[in-house]
Amino acid sequence: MNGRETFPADFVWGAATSAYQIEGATEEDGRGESIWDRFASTPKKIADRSDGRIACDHYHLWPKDIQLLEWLGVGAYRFSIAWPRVLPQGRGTINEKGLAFYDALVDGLLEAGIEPFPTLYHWDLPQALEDEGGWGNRETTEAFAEYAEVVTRRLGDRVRHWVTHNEPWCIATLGHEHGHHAPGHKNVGLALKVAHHLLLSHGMALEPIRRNVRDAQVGIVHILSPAEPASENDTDRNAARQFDGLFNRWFLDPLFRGRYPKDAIQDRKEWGHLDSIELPFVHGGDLELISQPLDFLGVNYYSRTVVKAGRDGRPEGVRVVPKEELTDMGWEVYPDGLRTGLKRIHTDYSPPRIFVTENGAAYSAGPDADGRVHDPRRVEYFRGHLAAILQAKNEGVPVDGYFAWSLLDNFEWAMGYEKRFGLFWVDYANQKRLPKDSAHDFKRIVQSGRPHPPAEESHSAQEETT
Ligand code: IFM
Repeated sequence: MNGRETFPADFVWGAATSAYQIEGATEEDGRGESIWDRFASTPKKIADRSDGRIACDHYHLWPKDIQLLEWLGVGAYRFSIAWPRVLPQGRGTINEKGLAFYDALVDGLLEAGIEPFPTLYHWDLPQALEDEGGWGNRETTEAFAEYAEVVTRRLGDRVRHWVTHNEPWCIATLGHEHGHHAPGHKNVGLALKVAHHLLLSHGMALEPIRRNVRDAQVGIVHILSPAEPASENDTDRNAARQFDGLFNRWFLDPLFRGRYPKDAIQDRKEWGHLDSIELPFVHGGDLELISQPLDFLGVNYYSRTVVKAGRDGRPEGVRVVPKEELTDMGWEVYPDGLRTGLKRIHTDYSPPRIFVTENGAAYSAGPDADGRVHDPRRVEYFRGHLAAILQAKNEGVPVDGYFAWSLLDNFEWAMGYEKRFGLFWVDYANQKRLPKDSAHDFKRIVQSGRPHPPAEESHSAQEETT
């Protein structure tokens, strides 16, 4: 490798989770219903018919989970705040017990020397707001700003780094166009409106966050999937451009350039997603709010998308490696896409700092007879992607931190508990956490600052089970 082979000492190392995926206690201490509670209780929505009612019981076990972070040696923890725990109706009456939970979590993290990186919205909209039209209703943006005000007023004296939204593409597309995620709508016009309202609410939340947090560092998280043409044909190249427009530029252009991408608007009009190239949901001043300067961009990366032109002329993803090489999510392992994607973001949008806020792989490997979890493919996944990040850094991209997805096995949305992304294996029957080989390896990566850390010392799985 050219350049530096070790991450700098001030590189932020962390692990990530989200509220609905780990907390459980969905009916405790005054928490309101969220769209995911409602969606998961609807027949046939979740592959294993599970839900987030108990999940990893983090609501009760959080002190132990902080110990896991300490054991890993990370300096940061990315988690999300459950809006319906804090404002059960989405706005108005504050649930003190909900705020107290995050207060205690933040204090516990700081006592352990771990910097909190909360995300305000990781998909669990209060059902009460959905009943009024959800993210399709422009008024939800005001409710989000109110929620940001309440949370940062309480935690802003101790928490400096804030993320507004996690992956607006997933919220808009999976939840409102494909119907695979809550709230389960299948309406592309609605999805476009939702995408805009998410970005707008991000812009509206910046003012209260910055007012309540001294020296705030605020960002938003985009899920990045670089599009590569399946061949050098003009049609496939065009399909890759189209995919990039829908997936990446539809979100990054408004944030960094204050406009939606013209070519993608045109594509959507041709496909009947829009009646005209006017975007009726965009009001005067919206794009100025959306494109206010950010302190950082969070990038979640799992894989690239290789694209060909489908029969209907629309872009279509193609599998380019044998099935056995895919992760349990069916995703290709392609670390170089992270390097090129980061470089492209740096060149085209120049965010002042970038954090890789999620990266990881689902593999089902569980404990063997000796109580060890051998997950060599996840070990390689992390190493390969960290090497790609270091290369991007050496090529001038300001990547300042990395959060492994995920600290724990957890509720993988519509896939339920069958897909396991954790550094720690979770035995859902007794809530024991067990470090996988990848957790041991990640700990050594953090200690050494090297994507390929020095060889391991022997460890006893039993001693480390919590
Ligand atoms: O589990 C999710 C997470 O909630 C958002 N980003 C992708 C992860 C893996 O699918």
